[in-house]
Amino acid sequence: KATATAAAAAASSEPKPACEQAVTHFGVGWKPPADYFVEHPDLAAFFTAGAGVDHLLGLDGLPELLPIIRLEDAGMADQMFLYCLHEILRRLTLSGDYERQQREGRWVELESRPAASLRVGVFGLGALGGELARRLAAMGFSVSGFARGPHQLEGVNCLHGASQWPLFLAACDVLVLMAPLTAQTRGVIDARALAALPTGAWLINVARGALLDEAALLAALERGSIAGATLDVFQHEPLPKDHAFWQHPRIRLTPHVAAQTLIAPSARQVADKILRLQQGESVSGIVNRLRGY
Ligand code: OXD
Repeated sequence: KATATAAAAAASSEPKPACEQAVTHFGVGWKPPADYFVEHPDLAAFFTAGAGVDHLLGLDGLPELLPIIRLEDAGMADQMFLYCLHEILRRLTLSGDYERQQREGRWVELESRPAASLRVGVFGLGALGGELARRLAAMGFSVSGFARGPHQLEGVNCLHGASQWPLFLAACDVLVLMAPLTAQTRGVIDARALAALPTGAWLINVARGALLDEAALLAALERGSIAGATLDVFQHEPLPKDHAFWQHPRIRLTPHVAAQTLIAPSARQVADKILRLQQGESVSGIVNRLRGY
């Protein structure tokens, strides 16, 4: 009976055979091959399996109007927060100094500091940077943030605009880079920006290697104007074997793992957005190509 009813229903609505039905194609991926968009010219949207999109925007054949939709948080904000918090706490608790003292067999008590005494600056206040800034402020750190446009985040001194950039840098005992790589941010942490940081500042880069002038960082470390850096991203990845960063005593590095894509929440987010798009609804996370993120 069930089969008969189903057959009748099918006959009455006269659906087209599956091979004639219009199929909508969506692309999902991280670093597609260079000719991916040439080979797939008929996508309705492309979902990136990460937060950054700089590597996609220059690809051949990328249709001008194809919506590129990035992952928003999907478990990355929490990982980023924990990674940065770990490095910030090392600064606050003077772990590096105590490790050095242990190696030298020296018993010296250093003065302990409250969280509020450490000024943390977050450059980039999007889904990941905004969350980091807000959570650090809630923990009692003195937090400022810098972004392209105005932001409001509880407990965070949010700055923007060229005139506030030097003021922002001058108040960063720890500077965390969380901004996307765009034409405006490429190389923005250069010799001048590093010189604007307070003496003894620490740099954390979890965004993109090309935000930072690597030679300028080495020079600033050499001069002792900044204390050190934690780097998760590099101009060339994997970091070349002979790169000076590997053995540098003032650099801590990890292989681009500060926030990894978590399959389950990412897949849920993409599936949910596909359903919304198919129902003609709007979705968030669409990249603004002019802005570059
Ligand atoms: C990202 C990354 O952009 O992992 O998500 O770098």
